[in-house]
Amino acid sequence: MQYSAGVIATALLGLASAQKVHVVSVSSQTDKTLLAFTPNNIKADAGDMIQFQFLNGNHSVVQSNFDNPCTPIQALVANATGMFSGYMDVAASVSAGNFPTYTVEVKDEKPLWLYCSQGKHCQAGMVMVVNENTAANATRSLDNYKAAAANAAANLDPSKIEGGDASDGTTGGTTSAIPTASATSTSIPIAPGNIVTVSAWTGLLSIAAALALL
Ligand SMILES: *[C@@H]1O[C@H](CO)[C@@H](O)[C@H](O)[C@H]1NC(C)=O
Ligand SMILES: *[C@@H]1O[C@H](CO)[C@@H](O)[C@H](O)[C@H]1NC(C)=O
Ligand SMILES: *[C@@H]1O[C@H](CO)[C@@H](O)[C@H](O)[C@H]1NC(C)=O
Ligand SMILES: [Cu+2]
Repeated sequence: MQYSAGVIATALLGLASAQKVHVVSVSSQTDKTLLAFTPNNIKADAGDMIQFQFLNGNHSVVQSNFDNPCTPIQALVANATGMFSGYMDVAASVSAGNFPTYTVEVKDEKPLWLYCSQGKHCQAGMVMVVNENTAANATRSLDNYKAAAANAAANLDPSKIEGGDASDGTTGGTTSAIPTASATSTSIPIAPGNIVTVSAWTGLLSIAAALALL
């Protein structure tokens, strides 16, 4: 679309301090059977944002710890408030021209262990890590987390939607949607693994919208 560059320029105007946004795809636009976060192993600095883009199906993002995959950290750590996106049913949003997204700010560089609480998706390997640190402890790898998840007896979710503001890594979870030009347009989400730089939450929404129009 010819006005995309203008939209991006507008989105970039007036940006003060840069903030990185790591984009993670949940499932896939072309394969609704894909039970995966892509990429599933990312490095993020404190202050970076992670935006989960729900592209198909009905999935969630939930925070656990390494030792207890498929269990919300709320159930493990007293008074903890962990990440939980809620269930994002993509079909309903797509018919309205949107992809649901869930964006969190990384608070520090400690590992964040995440899974999908739908059905047995966690056991099926729908898990990921932010800031894996096998140098600190070689056991705590994504491969080992995934292997433990496969053997988890249950896949649990927190009972209510919350953004994390506990001591375990994230803050400011929120739910939003990427507007697209129209319900019939071919919208292209920001490619997974891409890192875009924006200044603030409003800038994030603007640039996400701009890139969706490219
Ligand atoms: C999405 O999944 C959740 C959890 O299984 C379920 O409660 C909800 O009804 C599902 N949403 C739709 C629209 O099917
Ligand atoms: C958890 O919250 C309760 C009630 O606010 C408080 O009494 C308790 O000390 C807290 N526990 C921890 C470990 O912070
Ligand atoms: C490394 O991680 C494993 C799994 O969480 C844990 O059992 C072990 O105690 C840790 N080792 C050290 C030295 O902390
Ligand atoms: Cu899932």
